[in-house]
Amino acid sequence: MMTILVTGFEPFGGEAINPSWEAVRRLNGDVGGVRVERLLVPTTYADSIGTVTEAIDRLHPAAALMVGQAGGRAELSIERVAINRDDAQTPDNAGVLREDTAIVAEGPTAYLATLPVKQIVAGLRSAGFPAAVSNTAGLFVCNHLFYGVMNHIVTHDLETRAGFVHVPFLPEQVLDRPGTPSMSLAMIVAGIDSIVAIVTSNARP
Ligand code: PCA
Repeated sequence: MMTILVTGFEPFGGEAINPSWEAVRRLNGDVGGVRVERLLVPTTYADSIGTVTEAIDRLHPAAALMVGQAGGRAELSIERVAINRDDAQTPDNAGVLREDTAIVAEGPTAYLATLPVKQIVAGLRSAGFPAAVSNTAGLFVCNHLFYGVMNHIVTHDLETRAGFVHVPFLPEQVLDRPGTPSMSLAMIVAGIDSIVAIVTSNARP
């Protein structure tokens, strides 16, 4: 049976919930010969990468799909690239601020996702989900995790393909933020299920 690892983040920045984990924990499990392993990731620079790379080394998934919240975005954002830099004004959940810091000293400037980004966006749109390619995952913990996981896969020569999707706020998170886009939890869950289906139908057995 093919395994896909899907990760979501803990709430951060004063929010009570994080739509990424709310959606990931509700995914359809183990359908059609695919085992979906869900993992909650701390929103910290120190522990996010190790949490996911430990799971990759233990589960040997065909694919790792990391999911995070991108408040203010309107669509499911399929990230194309992870950049070797931390630089954010928001502290992580350990209170750590990072400014213009390399994630991996001497690491390459960037890694491209190894999931089929354009195909995922096309598949989502044809299934009725607002989706777009994004060319930046920001420079906070999401990009940090994405870069660290890609670096682990490349430096250990693993077969796992990996990518990142940012999801919008849930409607209840924008009640006091007029004009800010949101997406229902049901749509985010179904969208991620759809990405899992696209990715696993393409992955090597
Ligand atoms: N979003 C943040 C970190 C955790 C999350 O869900 C980000 O975009 O970096």
